[in-house]
Amino acid sequence: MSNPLVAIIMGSDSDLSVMQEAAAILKSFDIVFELTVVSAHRTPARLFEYASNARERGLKVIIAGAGGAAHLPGMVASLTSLPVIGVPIKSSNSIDGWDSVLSILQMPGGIPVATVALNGAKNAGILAASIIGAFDTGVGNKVAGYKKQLESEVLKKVDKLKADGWQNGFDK
Ligand code: RP5
Repeated sequence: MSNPLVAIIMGSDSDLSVMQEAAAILKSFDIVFELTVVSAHRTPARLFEYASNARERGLKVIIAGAGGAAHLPGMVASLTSLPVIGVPIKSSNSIDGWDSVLSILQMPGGIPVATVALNGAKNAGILAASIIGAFDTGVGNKVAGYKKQLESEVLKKVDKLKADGWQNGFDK
């Protein structure tokens, strides 16, 4: 097994049901990743160590998910030159998810976090694959193929709608 290129980290094991979607899509692209819990508030020393060493360990992209007062993605971004993708999570301690969205989105100048939608771990995985695919033709082709597949699924529905009419809904 080769070294992981992408890290998927999350503030709590309670984030796993959302963050699993990033893992699944990376797996479908055959991108080697690691997945673990790093809590900005409960394990600050681990956060510092993990983010500071990520680049020299060979990682290329970090996906960081957190809910509530979501400081993990921003703090990781402050400690590494790797691209960081933030996933806001609607967690048990979220008011309505906006707390997490805004904590991850509203970073100060100089320390960007690429923020995806609330619970948007799948898109975070696709974005990580796109970043790697910009330099790795094999991965780039897989991402292109994935998008082509999305296109053909929609076009099939267009044909079906045309053939069957709108009255019957969209039963597959
Ligand atoms: C955040 O607090 C975590 O990322 C999680 O979304 C939320 C709740 O954590 P637990 O109390 O469930 O461990 O830091």
